[in-house]
Amino acid sequence: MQLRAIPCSVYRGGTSKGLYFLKDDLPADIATRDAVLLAALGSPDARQIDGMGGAHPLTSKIAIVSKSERADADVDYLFLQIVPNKAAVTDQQNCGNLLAAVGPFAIEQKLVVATGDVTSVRIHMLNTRSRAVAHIETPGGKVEYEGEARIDGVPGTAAPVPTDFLDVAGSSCGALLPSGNAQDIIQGVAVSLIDNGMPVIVVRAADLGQTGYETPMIMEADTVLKARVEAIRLEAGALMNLGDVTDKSVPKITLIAPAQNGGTVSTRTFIPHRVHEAIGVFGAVSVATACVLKGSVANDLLGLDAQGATDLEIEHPTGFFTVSMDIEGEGKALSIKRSALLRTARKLMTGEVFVPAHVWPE
Ligand code: NQM
Repeated sequence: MQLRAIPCSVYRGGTSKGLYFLKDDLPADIATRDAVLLAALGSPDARQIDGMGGAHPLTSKIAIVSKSERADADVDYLFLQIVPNKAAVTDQQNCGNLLAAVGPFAIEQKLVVATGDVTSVRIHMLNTRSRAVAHIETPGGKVEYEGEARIDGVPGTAAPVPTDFLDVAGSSCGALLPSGNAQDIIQGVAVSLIDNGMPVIVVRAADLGQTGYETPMIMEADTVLKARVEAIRLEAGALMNLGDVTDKSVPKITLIAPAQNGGTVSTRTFIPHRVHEAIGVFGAVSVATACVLKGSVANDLLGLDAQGATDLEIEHPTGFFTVSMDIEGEGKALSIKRSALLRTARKLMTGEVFVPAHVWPE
């Protein structure tokens, strides 16, 4: 078999891992591009044994980066989720974890020039047409990966990548509250449908017969729960302006319960068929937003009364996720002026990935 080499890097971004490409190194034709990416990761195959994928949605991810033509951004970032066991590539969701390595990748690939000890990279996120600013440590003009920042779900410590989000509310569904309500009833269950960077259905775990503290493995093995979650998700998709979501990776569904370890709330998140070992970045921002939204199922459970600058500690199966927000207004008039959080990233490999030449003939 003849193989074709494509320049590529592998990074851990937050609690996910993926292949990073410069846009110009991939086919311009979308169908050919997707065929190349499936071949690079080894999908469709649950084990992704013939490719670089890690046999889990969190390690079957792609970031495509290019110089931005916008005045308010340095680079454009397109995220693609590759489904391990299906020939499916979707741009329907964003990924705030892979986002953490976009700044380092852009600097290493010379799309952005490092300036001083910290370089702020303005990123236009194409999936949601919204912007983030990531602050990358660059002493002596080089990306620093080592540091003392620790995030739950990743062993050890690394250089911090604090990131601000500018305009993510309603970026996938058209509105922060896509149904227009703080609470809806779907399949007899009270839910809050919210999009502050990720479309998420928030539901009280107890309303689905769960404690909310089960391990991801136990929840994934519970076929009755999974069927119920999926039935709610399919109905919510239409209410969230996402159409038929049967084959889409959004909306996610987060089961909440009172915090167990001193945080704000405890979470278990279906993404949407596997249960996250932690929680996604925009997923956490959206759940945090539900927590402070008067009238939501989360606010009813927690009774929070938050205004102004607030840190919310979202508990997940492997620890905490801290979301900082600047909150104004209440209920349907709720406005999140700013949200920010901390991630870390690490360069793992730079080189070439090989795909069968017939997938992308020269
Ligand atoms: O919500 C998982 C992840 C994600 C996405 C998912 C993410 C986000 O942990 O911004 O980061 O929900 O599919 O990488």
